[in-house]
Amino acid sequence: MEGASHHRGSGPPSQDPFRVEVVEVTGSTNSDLAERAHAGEPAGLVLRTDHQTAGRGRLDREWEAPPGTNLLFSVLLRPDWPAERVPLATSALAVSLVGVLEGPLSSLGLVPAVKWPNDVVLVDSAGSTVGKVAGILAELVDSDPPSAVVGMGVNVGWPGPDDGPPGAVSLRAVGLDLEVDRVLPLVLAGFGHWCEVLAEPDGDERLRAEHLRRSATVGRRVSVEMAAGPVEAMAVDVAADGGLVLDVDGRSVEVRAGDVVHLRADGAPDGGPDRPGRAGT
Ligand code: BT5
Repeated sequence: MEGASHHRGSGPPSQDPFRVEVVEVTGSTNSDLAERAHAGEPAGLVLRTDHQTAGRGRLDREWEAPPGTNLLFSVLLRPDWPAERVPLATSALAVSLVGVLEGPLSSLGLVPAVKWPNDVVLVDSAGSTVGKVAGILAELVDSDPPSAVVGMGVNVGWPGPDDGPPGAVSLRAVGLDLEVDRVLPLVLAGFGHWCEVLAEPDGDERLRAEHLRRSATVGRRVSVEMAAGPVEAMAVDVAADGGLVLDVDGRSVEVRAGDVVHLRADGAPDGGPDRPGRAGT
């Protein structure tokens, strides 16, 4: 990716590979950066907004956040990593946010963790999912040269305890008051680091180790939507390409995309409706 190649080619390793632009309102920061990529924008542009009128999740789902409440941003990359590593930008951004939130949340008895493939969730001391605090949308852009846009929404101030989509939680709702402007540079510092790591020969394995350490999914029983319908399995590993490795009745199966539901010991969804608090996604 550009951050890393930029370091190798034209700047010292400590140079900030990112330049942040802020707009008050837009449709979707991911869509904006895809357009900018087509128009020849160099890599490293970060677009943050106070409000998206058409914020997107995967598969054209909606990403919600009232104006001025949450951190919403996207990063334009032109990866020069091996092609199979490009999807790892999602893990890299997820572990970066986890690294930022870990310290402040520990005094509240909560742990941030990566829910495969693209969420950051908060987990309580009993190991139950409190809710989804952030989501990541990584998209390849068919520009010349090819680029990738990685966007993240972090629930800093919204939702409160009684609103928002099912399974969502905000930092403020669990008692952590952070400012959007303070969170972004910290996340970008971590992300820049992981982008440099991904340019190294063993970068995918190093990120895998960090993802595993931060995973809310590995070690859990999960339900995964497969072509043939939902399958229950143990999540046993994260592969170096970012896929989730499942033990399906003794067979090792890797899934590279999709949604997983974490299951409790009784087979119910973790954070489901019968659990006090909000339902997990
Ligand atoms: C995601 O998709 O989680 C990716 C979200 C990426 C959002 C960022 S914001 C900046 C950039 N610009 C964009 O347009 N997008 C990116 P997915 O795993 O498909 O989850 C989407 C689902 O999460 C929705 O269908 C809702 O159920 C739920 N959801 C919506 N808003 C939420 C929120 N604020 N917090 C938690 N869950 C939410």
